[in-house]
Amino acid sequence: MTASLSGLFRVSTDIAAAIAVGKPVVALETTLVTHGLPQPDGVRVAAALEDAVRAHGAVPATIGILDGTVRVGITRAELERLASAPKPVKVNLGNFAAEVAVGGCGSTTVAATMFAAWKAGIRVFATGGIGGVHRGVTETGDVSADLTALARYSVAVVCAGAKAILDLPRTVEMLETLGVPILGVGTAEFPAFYRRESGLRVDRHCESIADVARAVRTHFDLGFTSGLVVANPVPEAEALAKDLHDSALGTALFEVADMTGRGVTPYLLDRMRVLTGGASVKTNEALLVNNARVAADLAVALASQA
Ligand code: PSU
Ligand code: MN
Repeated sequence: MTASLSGLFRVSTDIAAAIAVGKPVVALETTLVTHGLPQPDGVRVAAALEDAVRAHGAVPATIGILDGTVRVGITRAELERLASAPKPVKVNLGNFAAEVAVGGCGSTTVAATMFAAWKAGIRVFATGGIGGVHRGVTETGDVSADLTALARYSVAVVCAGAKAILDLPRTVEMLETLGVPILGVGTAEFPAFYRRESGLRVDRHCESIADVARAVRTHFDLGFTSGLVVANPVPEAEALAKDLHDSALGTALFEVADMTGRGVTPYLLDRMRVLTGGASVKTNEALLVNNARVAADLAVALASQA
């Protein structure tokens, strides 16, 4: 059922066939499934994202690592296996090869998914919110490898901005330093994940998906090797209410003050869930599905320009 890229990669046949003839394909990640959402919501949302991509005319490619093989396209049963592991491994760029080498299983972050998508020839990827510069960076030095991957791999990442748990001004500044364009989908403002507004600017306010597609196409045609951030704000009706958002975030950030490492982001997202009485999970799901739709529309627009 799968075609091989090399011994280490397996691309599902439907995805490989679509890539080969230039049909629209959208990559999806698995860390949000295993670490960003509680179960069984994670697995259910992953299926909803694949459905949203298909409904908008593109082929979904959910990416993860199974038994030491990088899988571009995993089945529902395999996804359930990943999510039900007692302690699923969160794979970014640093632990990627070692996890594959030992024949392990792991869910891929934005950084690791960008790498795998780029290797497979997929140019559009949908997630919830990218990682970035953490608050307290001057003490912890914690900067997500998602930014490193955005600087390295030529993939357009559709997201609702960067997670609000981060230092958003420093994250936007770092994207500028790295030369990663930020394209706003119908907005001039960099979105803040659970909410639409951050007070920060994007590089380009795009009025339509066709506008976004032209900018993405031109970025690649000019020979830039970096990725792009396609910043798509959560629909207003689904955003977290400001008071609830600000008070929950304040408490969660206070609790995490001494933490560092890969566990920080999942911990903060889970505390937001508890402190908002589950509302943050509803918002997270809504923005994810919204991003999957826009990513599919973008992949379709790019394929029709080719
Ligand atoms: N988007 C979501 N939920 C998530 C993530 C993104 O809606 O959980 C994940 C992505 O996989 C991203 C990771 O790469 O959070 C960031 O983790 P860190 O800050 O440790 O790099
Ligand atoms: Mn980190």
